[in-house]
Amino acid sequence: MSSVTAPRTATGGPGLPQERRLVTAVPGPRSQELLARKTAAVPRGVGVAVPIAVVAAGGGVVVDADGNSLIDLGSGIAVTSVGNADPAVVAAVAAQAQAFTHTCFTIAAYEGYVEVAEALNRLTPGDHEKRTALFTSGAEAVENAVKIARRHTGRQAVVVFDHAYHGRTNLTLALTAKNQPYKSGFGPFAPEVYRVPMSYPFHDGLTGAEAAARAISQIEKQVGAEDTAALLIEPIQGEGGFVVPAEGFLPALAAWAREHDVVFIADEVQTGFARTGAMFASEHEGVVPDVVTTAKGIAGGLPLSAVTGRADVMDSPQVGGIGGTYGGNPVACAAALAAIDAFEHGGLIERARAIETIVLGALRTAQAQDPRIGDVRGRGAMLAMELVDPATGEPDSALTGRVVTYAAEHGVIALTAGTYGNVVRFLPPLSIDDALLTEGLGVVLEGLAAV
Ligand code: PLZ
Repeated sequence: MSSVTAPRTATGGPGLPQERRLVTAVPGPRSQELLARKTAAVPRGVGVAVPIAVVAAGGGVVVDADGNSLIDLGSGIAVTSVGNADPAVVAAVAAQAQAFTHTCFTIAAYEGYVEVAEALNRLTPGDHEKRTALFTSGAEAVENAVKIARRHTGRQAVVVFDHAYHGRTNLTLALTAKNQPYKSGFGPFAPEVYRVPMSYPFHDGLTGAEAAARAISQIEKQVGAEDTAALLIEPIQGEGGFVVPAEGFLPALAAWAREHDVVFIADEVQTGFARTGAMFASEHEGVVPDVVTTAKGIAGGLPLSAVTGRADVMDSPQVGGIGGTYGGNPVACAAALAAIDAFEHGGLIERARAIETIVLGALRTAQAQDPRIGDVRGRGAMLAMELVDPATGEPDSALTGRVVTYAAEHGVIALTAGTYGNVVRFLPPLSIDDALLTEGLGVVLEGLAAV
């Protein structure tokens, strides 16, 4: 049996040299060795997008077992917003792990859970009375938000949108739009889920009001307001392609939901915690959701998720109706408290806005010279370019794949997204420095020019 000979771990965090450094081809021999073991030990369904074996990460870089240092424009899908192995998170994790690692909150309570709940009740949009329940994954948060909305309204239907992504569990697969690779062969899916058109300005050319009227008409005709428990939407769609709805779309839907006592759930799993240049993306249009789901960035890389909402909605389920063995794990809560402190007091919202200026500027300059860049969009440090065939305007997923492969081979982690697989997305950690960010973007754009 072979093994990776490089150290399994190294000291990461912001102290790592902040540089792009390639000492072998990517993947190098040690990464290849691990990926070969992975192929033999892990089912192929668990894919790996960037073929490296990671040993350390921090600031704006990820270091592999061959000693390559890659610029991170993905943050492990919008998770390490405070930076990977952030020192405050690491210290909080170590201290909590030494005190106790688990009780199961529904068996014996502890302060960290309550503190995270208090922080989310304070930080999520709206100053009404709120409650927060903690879980482990984003999908679990979304599942529980739906359970709570159904219990509260006594209704069953859940309305979701084209291009939506809400997770991979059975209910959340029903809520997720895209068949390949997420849903194919995994049915039957949960019933009482209805999909309506999203506002997607680059594709539909509609104003927010027009797109909302289209969605609302479909809900009223096909689902019925009086049968609808919840309207569930990502304020900026993530996996679906970083789709920013036209202005006015979200407020119109929220107003309609309020009028009909439908629970408006904002899935902020990807957009939350400073990512979009606001603490939560709903804030950009002054939307106050009844319920907000969060995960990813919340705990600096530890698994934690939350459902935060109006006290009357959240208190609807019976005692014991909401729970889970690991939900609100004390180590994850300690990490979250350190991360939330950084989001609130570490200038990270401002940092996300500065990243927006740099990235949008570079992408728009490139777009002016390259008709394959059909659209450039996003907010804060959640930005994207949509690639098309200039002759037909059709999505070009093959080109998109070649661009991110080029980027990885040249030391930059960039991710794709989109229903049509033709979106390159930029989700850098907010701890990346300007020089590295600019260099990383330059490599991606160089890749676009080269392929
Ligand atoms: N809601 C808006 O973005 C997770 C999925 C990656 P979990 N997105 C990344 C993949 O290929 O599995 C996500 C999201 C939104 C819910 C989820 C689900 O969060 O923590 O992956 O369950």
